[in-house]
Amino acid sequence: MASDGFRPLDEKSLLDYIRSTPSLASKLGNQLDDLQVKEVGDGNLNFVYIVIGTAGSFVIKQALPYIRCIGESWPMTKERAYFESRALREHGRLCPEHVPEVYHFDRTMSLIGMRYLEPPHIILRKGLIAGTQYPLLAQHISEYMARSLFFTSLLYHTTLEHRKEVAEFCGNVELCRLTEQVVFSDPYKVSEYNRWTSPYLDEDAAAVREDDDLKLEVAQLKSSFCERAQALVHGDLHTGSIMVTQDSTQVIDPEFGFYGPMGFDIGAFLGNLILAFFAQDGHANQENDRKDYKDWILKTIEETWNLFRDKFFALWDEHKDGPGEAYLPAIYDNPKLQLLAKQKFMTDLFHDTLGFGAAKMIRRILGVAHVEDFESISDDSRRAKCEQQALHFAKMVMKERRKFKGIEEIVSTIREIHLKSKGE
Ligand code: ADP
Ligand code: SR1
Ligand code: MG
Repeated sequence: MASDGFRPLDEKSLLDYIRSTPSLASKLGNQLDDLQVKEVGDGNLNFVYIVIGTAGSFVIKQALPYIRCIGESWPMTKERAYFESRALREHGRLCPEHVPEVYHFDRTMSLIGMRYLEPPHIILRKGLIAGTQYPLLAQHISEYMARSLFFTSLLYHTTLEHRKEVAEFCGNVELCRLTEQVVFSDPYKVSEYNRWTSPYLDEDAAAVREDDDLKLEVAQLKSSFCERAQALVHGDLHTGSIMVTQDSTQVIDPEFGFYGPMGFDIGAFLGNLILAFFAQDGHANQENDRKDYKDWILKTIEETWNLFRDKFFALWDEHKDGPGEAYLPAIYDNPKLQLLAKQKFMTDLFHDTLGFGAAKMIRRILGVAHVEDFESISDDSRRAKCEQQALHFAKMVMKERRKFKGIEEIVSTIREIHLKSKGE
């Protein structure tokens, strides 16, 4: 045991931990004799155990003081578990239907006990690779994003409450610095951690390092990420942080949670759907050309943004006389001005979303942490063709994002780039 009382657990020692922790034991109906424990962590950072008994189940997630996918050579604070538990509880309070309940948190052990999202729940990214449609995904994720972002912003908070919350989450500085490095810096310079599908993308990676316009844009996005405490964002809302079935959508893993720009979450989700779209040709085969599936992804992108906008505006209308201090009714005192304020807010958020979404796409092709959507395409040259289309789209959108007026234009641009690359 370390001097701070921390012990890394394994499948065996976790059993003793459960036996001595009443809040966990009671979740198993105190039937502790025949427990099945399995480590299933396939994420980049932590260890995750599924615990199943005869009278209950849960998941245990423990943070060790380094980044799991790199190893002990990249130390990382285990306090990330504290911020994950805080964000899970806060977002769970605001949107209980789409966030697993936290049963237990142990700060000394950097350990969270939460609801086990039982099969058929799977990680959305895996469903997208398999070509499975989720008809309620856009409805559910837009609800989660609208509620978690609206209620933690100044549209609902007083400035007093907001500053208190911002101060608390400023403590998650190490995780924010990791994002600053691997999303906003490394892909634009030579870094020991960067990798890409070589030699096919060698010139593309060099072109990004020499693209002054792109560098000016990513600097603005990085400033906004570091400076803009707009709402309590999830901070890592890619398709690997969402578990789904045909009728359930659950957001897990908010250990990067902090007060940041709303567009960082929306962009992460939409950018990862766009990566999934461009990866589809790498998964197509004679039985399934994935054409219908690509259309479904594009429809989901469009619906997610439009539903998010409508739900966010509905919350704004509902709480216009609430505690929020961003637009005081005494100043924004006529319908014309209120409409203009809303339109300006949403246009800015749309452009932020596009910029952050593009940055998230670029880092997954040229940076340290890649996505299974592309990595599972075993043929290098086939994978490279998919990645090149995604990279071309992301670079263009990051530079031109202010010209786009609506999500429909984004979807048509994705289609154009895709058709062009196929010579159609
Ligand atoms: P990391 O922080 O390392 O990225 P994640 O929170 O993404 O870890 O979890 C890693 C994996 O563990 C997920 O991909 C999922 O398969 C599984 N997992 C995590 N939380 C749950 C849960 N509440 N229920 C079921 N499986 C879970
Ligand atoms: C070393 S970077 C690891 C990445 O995995 C997490 O899911 C975050 O996206 C982080 O950037
Ligand atoms: Mg994860």
